[in-house]
Formats: sequence, structure tokens, C-alpha cells
Amino acid sequence: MSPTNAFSPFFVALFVATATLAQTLAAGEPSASSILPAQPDALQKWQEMRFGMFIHWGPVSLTGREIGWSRGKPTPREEYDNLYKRFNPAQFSAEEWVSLAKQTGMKYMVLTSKHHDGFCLWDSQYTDYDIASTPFGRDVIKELTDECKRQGIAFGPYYSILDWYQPDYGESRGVGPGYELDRQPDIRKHVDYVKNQLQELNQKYGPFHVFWFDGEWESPWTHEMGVDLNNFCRRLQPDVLINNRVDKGRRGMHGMFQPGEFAGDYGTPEQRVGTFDRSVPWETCMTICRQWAWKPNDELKSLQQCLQVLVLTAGGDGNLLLNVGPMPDGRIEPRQADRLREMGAWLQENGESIYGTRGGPFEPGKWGASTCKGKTIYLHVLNWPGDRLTLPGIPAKITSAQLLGGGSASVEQSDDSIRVEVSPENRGEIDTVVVLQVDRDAVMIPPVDAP
Ligand code: H79
Repeated sequence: MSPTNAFSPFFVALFVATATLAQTLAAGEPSASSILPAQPDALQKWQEMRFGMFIHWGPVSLTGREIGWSRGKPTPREEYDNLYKRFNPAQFSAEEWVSLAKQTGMKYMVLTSKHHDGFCLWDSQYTDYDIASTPFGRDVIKELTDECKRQGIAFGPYYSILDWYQPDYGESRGVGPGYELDRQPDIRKHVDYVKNQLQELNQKYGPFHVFWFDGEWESPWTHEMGVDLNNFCRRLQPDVLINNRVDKGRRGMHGMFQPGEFAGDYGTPEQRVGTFDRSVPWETCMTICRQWAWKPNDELKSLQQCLQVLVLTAGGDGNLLLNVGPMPDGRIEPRQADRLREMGAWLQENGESIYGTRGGPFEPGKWGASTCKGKTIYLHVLNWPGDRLTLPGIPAKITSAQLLGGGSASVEQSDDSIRVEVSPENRGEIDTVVVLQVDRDAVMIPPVDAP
């Protein structure tokens, strides 16, 4: 960099960051102002995508057991940590996975680059416990990121902070090798390992749309480390998003933030649809079967369940990250792939009521949910309470009503209620999407409770 650049935004930013750091050190703990925030348009772009594919995969798929809690019990550690020597998913095809995501109408993908078990799905210079040491040998993250770029799907790595394999991570419910050291585990060394790997990932395979952290809840990880890691990632790639599991602010499986100032750009409800919230961005992560990692004959959600989750999530103003666990041979199970393509077919017809919308103004209830965009409100009626649906009034005039894709719907509006009728033969089997035009920007209508 030339000296003439001394007044470039970079140096100004560096100066501001240094000043903030000095103030922070004086105060003794990081202040909220030391948390580098997301770029607003990066968040908005991500919200507009609404639907992504989560993938949990690794040598554990050979056992058919859960990736997050099968090491030690029921698969003994010694056996678990050697599974990679048999991991040879010869039928893995990045082209097929990414095409499937596209056919499903998913706009982004998050893959377990490293889960709690510590195994790395890329060729990492910082460990041999990685894909390069398997009989397979091919770099899964390289192939997938290349293919995502080709097909226009955003990609982000899932990365577990806790690590059962790295000796300097010293906790993990008694299943980590930290317990076997003849010295104390050193979390500072683990933090270096984490940062080195994230930088490596970003340099070799980036840019990413998100760093999707997990495994932040154990005691070695602190709020200070969370803020520091957030800022590290942000400096690596200023327009990246970082989920709230980078820090200690997550409210358990509920996934939104505790009171206080915490790093993280969005909430992460797990295995549940988040509650309506337009002020804090959020993303529900949920499995298409019961397990995150592949299990033979795992119970698969019906199309109705999948679409209800998608609609209720979008209606709550959240994103959906729907998980598949590929098989040990590298294929996504055909029945799971079929279910995804069914969702894709529905989105082909109904996508305009999901992508680029915001949740509301009618908050989700037993009847269904609503989304909106410009002067349009989409009512997703999942359960008709009888001949008609009655919703609370809104301070906007409804100027027309019809079904998405054609077909008639009738609406009667008064000051305090809206009555919607669609004849039974015109109702959708799973979802009836009623398109209402209103006389103003629908996103500006204050959200109303609609039980
Ligand atoms: O990767 C998937 C799972 O393997 C992983 N997260 C998803 C995305 C996961 N690992 N463990 N768990 C989920 C369950 C952990 C639950 C708990 Fe806690 C940890 C209960 C108490 C500590 C975190 C803190 C969740 C609730 C409170």
C-alpha cells in the first residue's frame, strides 16, 4: 500500500478502531461500540433470500448416529475418531447438491466445515484430521464453493467453536482430549487455531455470505472472545454476516438475544419456528428428518409440515435454513431430495409470496401467516376456521383480492375486521395464498396480533 493512502477510509477506520480499543481496555471489558456491525445491505440481501440449505455431514454418517452427541456414547471415542479412515463418499457430486438446492428454491447453503467432533471437510494446513487424510481425499468445500459460484448460490461455512478433538479446547462434557493432557488446555491457543482456520477458509474458498458459528455455550468460551472473533471475521470480510452463536448472547434453543450488548447479526432459533420479530433478523434452522446427520429410515417431515414451517417462518419475518444429512456414499437420500423438489415446485408457483417479502402485518396464528412486499399483502391460509377467515382490521384500504396464480377470493373490510372467503374448491390443499392489494406501503402497517 502506498503512503498516499494514509487518509484512505481504511486508515480512518483503523484509527477509530484503535481509539475504541483503547477506551475498551480502560473500561476493563468490551463496550457495545467495539462490536463491528454487519453492513445493512448485506443483511437485507440475506433476508430477501429467505430460504437456504443446511448440510450436516462428515465421517459420522458412517455410523448413522447424530453428529452433535454420539462421540463417546454410543460410539466409543477411539472408534469415532478413526471413522475418517473409512470415509470414502465416492458418489459425492457438488453439482448434484447445488442443483438440488436450486431446484428447491434455496438461495444459499451452509455446510458443517467443522462440527463439534473437530473433523474438517476441507484440506486444512492446521490439522491432519481433515478430508485430505481420508481415502476419499477430495476437498469437499473446494468443490462445493466452486459449484455454488457457478450456479449462483451463496455459501457459508458452519464452524463449531467447541472442539472435541483439539487438546487446547478443554471442556466438552468429558469427551474432549483436553482431559487426557499432562498440561492444562490453553484456550488462547485454541482461539489461534480457530482464527487460522477461518482465515484459511475465507482465503481459499471465500467470499462467504455468513460465518455460521455454533458450540459457543461451554465455559471456556467468553463474551470477550465472542466480540473479538466477531471483529476478526468482520475484518476478514466486511460484508459477511455472522450469526449470534459467535458470542454468549443466545437464549438457548429459542435462539434470539438475551438482554445486553452481544455480537452477532441475527438470531438462530433451533428446531422451532421463531416468533414474529421484525426488529431483530432471525433464521430458524430445522432438520428435514429428526437427526442433523444422516440416519437410515429417519422420520421424514411431510410436504405439509415442510411448507408450514417455511410459511410460518417467512410470516414471522425470518429465514429458514432447512437441513439435510447426506449419506456416507455422498448422495443426499433420494426421498429427502424428492421432498425438497416438491417444495421447489410449490415455490415455483408461490415464490413471489416468500422471496423478498417481510413478515406481517398479520402475525402468524393458527389460521396461518402473512407476508408483504410493496403494496401487496399475501395471506397464507393454512387452516380455514370454517366458511371464512376473520382477521383484525388494519389502517389501510384493501383495493383488491384474488388468489395467487388466479382464482377469486372475496374480502369484506370494516374498521375492526377483515373477512376473507374462498370457496372450498379453490382452496389449496396445504396453503391458500390470497393476494391483497392495499392503498399504501404494506410494510409500514404496524403488525397486528391475529390469533
Ligand atoms: O449442528 C446442529 C446440532 O448438532 C447443534 N446445533 C445444530 C445447528 C447442537 N449441538 N448441541 N445441540 C445442538 C444441543 C445443545 C443443547 C444445549 Fe444448550 C447445550 C443445552 C444446554 C447446553 C445451548 C445452550 C442450547 C441451549 C442452551
